[in-house]
Amino acid sequence: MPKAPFVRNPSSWELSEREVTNESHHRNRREIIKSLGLAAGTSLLTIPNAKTNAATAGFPTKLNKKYLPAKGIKPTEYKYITGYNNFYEFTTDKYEVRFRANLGWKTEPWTIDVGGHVEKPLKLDVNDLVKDVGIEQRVYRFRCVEAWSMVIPWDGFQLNKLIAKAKPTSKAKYVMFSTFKDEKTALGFKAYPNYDWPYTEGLRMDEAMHDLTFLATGIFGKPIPHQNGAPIRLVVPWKYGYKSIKSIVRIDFTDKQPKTLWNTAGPNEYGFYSNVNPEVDHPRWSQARERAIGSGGFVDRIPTLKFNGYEKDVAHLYKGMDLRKFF
Ligand SMILES: Nc1nc2c(c(=O)[nH]1)N[C@H]1C(S)=C(S)[C@@H](COP(=O)(O)O)O[C@H]1N2
Ligand SMILES: [Mo]
Repeated sequence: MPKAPFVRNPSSWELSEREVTNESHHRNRREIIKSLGLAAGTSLLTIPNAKTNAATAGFPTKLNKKYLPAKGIKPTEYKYITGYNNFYEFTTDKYEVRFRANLGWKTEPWTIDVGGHVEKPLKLDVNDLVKDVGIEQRVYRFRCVEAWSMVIPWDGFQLNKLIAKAKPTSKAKYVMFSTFKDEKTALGFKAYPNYDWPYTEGLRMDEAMHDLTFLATGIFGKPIPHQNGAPIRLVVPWKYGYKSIKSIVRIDFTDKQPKTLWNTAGPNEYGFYSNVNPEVDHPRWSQARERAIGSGGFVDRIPTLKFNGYEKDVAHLYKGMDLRKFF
């Protein structure tokens, strides 16, 4: 198999969980509490509506029980969800991201430009959007192509609510998403010039309209941290994690399948569809199992599920497609 020129380093999975639970996480947590103006020891699960900004506008939210993962599957601890991240705009080091993404990067105010095949292009302020559509909590399984996984309680809203506002025309067959590209804020653009920045991703229209497809503005009932894609990011739970693009600044409705950063970087390794599939290995490693990052440093190798456990909900979208060919 040809080696893709720019690939993430799978050896990072082998790092011990002890490194995840180091002192810096606790400092980070204290800093978060401080920055929210809360007393130390205050519960982080719900925060008062002190400020109205993109992050706090809809909190606290209510859990939508319709979309819970199977019984017995517990959310990953907050410190792992927010301390082990892929956000290549900042760095490819999963432990460094939370620091680099918090060195003065401003995510407020934040607008999303919506264009392409729509009745009328829109400029949406994330504060207004959240207030308008309302947010709820969804606990989703999350599976990275690198064979680690988490269970994440996201706060946000269905993407189809935004699509309804955008009023795409009949020419719209796909949705393309783009992340910011600001070389002053993030070092990754210059550090990794071979990637086709800005980070872009895409979905077919029916995938984008699916009720599971989510725009997240929070985690565990509080504002989504910078390192997880503040102030708004996509979450597509039946696809590999790289489809869930962070910190979205543009959404375009297109008639052709949009190019995506990972598919451009390694077309033999990262497909457009990228549905989680234990039967189709990555050219360089197996996708049959995954390291489930749980709580208390618990990391277990568990079998990977077809469509990441959402087969009943989404398999019909791919009827008649050869899922080995359209990986
Ligand atoms: N803009 C942007 N979005 C991104 C990425 C990225 O590097 N840049 N990494 C992707 C990958 S590979 C994964 S696994 C998830 C990680 O999300 P998390 O850090 O919140 O767990 O974000 C995805 N979205
Ligand atoms: Mo990933």
